[in-house]
Amino acid sequence: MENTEKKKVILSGIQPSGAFTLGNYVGAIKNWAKLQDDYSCLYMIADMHAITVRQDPAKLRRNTLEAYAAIVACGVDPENSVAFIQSHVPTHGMLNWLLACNTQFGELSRMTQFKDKSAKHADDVNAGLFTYPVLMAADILAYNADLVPVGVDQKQHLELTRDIAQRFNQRYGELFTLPDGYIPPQGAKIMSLSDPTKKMSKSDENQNSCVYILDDKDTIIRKFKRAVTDSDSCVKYAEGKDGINNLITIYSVVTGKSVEDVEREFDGKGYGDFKLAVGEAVADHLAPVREKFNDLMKNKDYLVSCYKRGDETAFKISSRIVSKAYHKAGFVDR
Ligand code: AQP
Repeated sequence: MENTEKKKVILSGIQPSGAFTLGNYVGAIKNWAKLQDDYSCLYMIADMHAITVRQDPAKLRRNTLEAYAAIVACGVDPENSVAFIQSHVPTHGMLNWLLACNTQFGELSRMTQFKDKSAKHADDVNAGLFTYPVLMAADILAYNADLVPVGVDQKQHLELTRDIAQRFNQRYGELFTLPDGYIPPQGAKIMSLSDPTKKMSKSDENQNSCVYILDDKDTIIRKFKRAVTDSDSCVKYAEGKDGINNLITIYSVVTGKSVEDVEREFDGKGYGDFKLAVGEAVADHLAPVREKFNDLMKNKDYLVSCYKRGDETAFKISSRIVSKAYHKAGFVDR
């Protein structure tokens, strides 16, 4: 019998603020491919979010296309999901303004990511950085997404999205779905290789702190060899061993082995052997992604046709909801 139950809608985005890291892959993109069968998925390259931090325009354009190719190389199927570029879909900006007028200054002032990012980019504390969570709310509510995969750092923003949606519904009448966070079954936070107390971030200036998903095998192995660990020599997951814990997590994710199995496998072996094994496993795991990415970048027309289709579908879905929101708020219908 055909399953007529409506699939839940998932929306997720990634900023083209640099080449994707192993952290982006494990924490986000790797799961995107898996979700496609069970959910109605919308995946967006969030270029509008990326410019809350200063970007070089030519680089941003290149990174955006590469980001799109990278998510496809990691298994996002543009035929099966709506994969689009945020700035190509004007409804996000349209809804953003309406929601901004229904969000309090005090609410935005409490966002810890704003505090962190404004401290990090003290020379450019722009209004976009401050209102970023409103645009994120617009991204989600424009599609009435049921679920949003979020890391711990985005939980506060999702709460705010729910508050804004609820306020709008109360003020103007029911329209928006209150989205829930989605914790992927196989999500892990990957830490920097040079400072394992910090998360691995694509905008980190230290190239050795990150493994990029498009790094070649030798580079990956070299980076893991240099990974900061501790003075112990036993491959065991334990408090205070941030570096080794991170490497165990990585090895476990790419091989599918449990932490206990990894510990058993390296019982009696030193960090040197373990680091080499992690490097090799990661490089082997990412090799097909790199190959597919290179093929896709040779066929830009195909990529353009994919994102154009995604942009159009995203616009169609979100236009219906945003038009209703405009009407409810009192704007005269076009
Ligand atoms: N180290 C990480 N471990 C696990 N998941 C991670 N993500 C990012 N870093 C890790 C997940 O990747 C997705 C995309 O994030 P984003 O591009 O929107 O912004 P971000 O979280 O700020 O990612 P970066 O790499 O740290 O970018 P920059 O340096 O530009 O700020 C999210 O789902 C995130 O959880």
